[in-house]
Amino acid sequence: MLNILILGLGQCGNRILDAINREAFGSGGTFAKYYSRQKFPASVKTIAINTAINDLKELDDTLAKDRLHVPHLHGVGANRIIGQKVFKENKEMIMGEIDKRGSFDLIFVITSTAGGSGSSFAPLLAKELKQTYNAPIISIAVLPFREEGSIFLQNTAFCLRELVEMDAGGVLLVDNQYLKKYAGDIKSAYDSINTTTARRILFLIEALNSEMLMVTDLGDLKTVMNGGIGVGTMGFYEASKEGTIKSAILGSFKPSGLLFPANVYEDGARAMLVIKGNKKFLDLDLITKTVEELSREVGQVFKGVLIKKGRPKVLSLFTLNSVPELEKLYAIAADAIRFEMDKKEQSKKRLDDAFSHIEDLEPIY
Ligand SMILES: Nc1nc2c(ncn2[C@@H]2O[C@H](COP(=O)(O)OP(=O)(O)OP(=O)(O)O)[C@@H](O)[C@H]2O)c(=O)[nH]1
Ligand SMILES: [Mg+2]
Repeated sequence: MLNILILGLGQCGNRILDAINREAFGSGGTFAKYYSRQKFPASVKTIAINTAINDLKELDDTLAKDRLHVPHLHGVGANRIIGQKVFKENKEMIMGEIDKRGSFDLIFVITSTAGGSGSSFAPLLAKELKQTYNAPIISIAVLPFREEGSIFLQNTAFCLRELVEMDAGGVLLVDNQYLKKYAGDIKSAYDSINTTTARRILFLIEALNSEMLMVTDLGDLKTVMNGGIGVGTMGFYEASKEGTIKSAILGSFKPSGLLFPANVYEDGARAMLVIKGNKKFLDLDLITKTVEELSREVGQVFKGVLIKKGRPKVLSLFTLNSVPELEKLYAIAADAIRFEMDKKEQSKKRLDDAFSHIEDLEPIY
């Protein structure tokens, strides 16, 4: 049995973690948490960490013992410098709480890159976890809507760089901007992004912890996450009644199935495919052939086949050699930083000009 730790940091990370806990309570309805136990597909421990107590109180399906408040006002107001300071001051307490949960084979750290608390805690926490546990630490990093403002863009640029440079186990991207087209208002966009992300993480965990017909495992996952620049994403597809297993596999790379826009054929470095479903739908020869075809484009593709009820579902996870969408984001972030700097300088100059009117004067009473 694999021992897995999932940490959700800041409001966004907390909410995705809450969606993971909700899925683990199953379909028992709103009150399931009061009478049933969570069913995870492995030994899973979850902790929601936040500076804002209100964000933690808002969670529905995360047990009280799995909510960790790191006191600092009502959050750090998107300020990563303050966030880093608060983390350092509370490092021992946070690591102590994690230590109480045992030891781990795999750790997920989920955060928005854009806010203050999660985005500043995540790289520092990944560093601590890397030193303490002999386990890959996969960051699930949620990118902001691009129109959310210049501070969120700046935070994203610096947070992502730190996560990648930490080299703790790779970064999987989830892009709010890219995914919002699949939902109406912002609340339903958040809900659907959170649930989708939660289900994919649980799907991956289930595969890693199961007996498989064709086997892929934690070692393969580490190899995939080490590929390319160590940044990637996840795709998913559920086969239709008529579709072949080949179309389901290819469907998992289609833009509509991805959590972040990427052209896997051009930019894919390594991939892992997990195929789950009723045996009668799983043509192993066709699966092998399809994966071989894909391997010609993407360097290395690992595959796992899991026999379960229902029509085939395919999870694809891959790392990338280049990420054009991120390059664009960094260009926008740099513009935003320069614009802020210029504006600040100008305002300061105008204020200095105003002060200069009274330069040689003293107040008279
Ligand atoms: N997908 C998704 N994104 C969210 C959710 N809540 C907030 N975000 C995004 O997260 C970013 C803001 O980060 P938060 O997680 O709220 O910030 P925080 O880590 O709590 O930091 P502070 O509040 O500044 O202390 C924005 O880009 C939001 O769009 C959510 O439930 N789901
Ligand atoms: Mg917050």
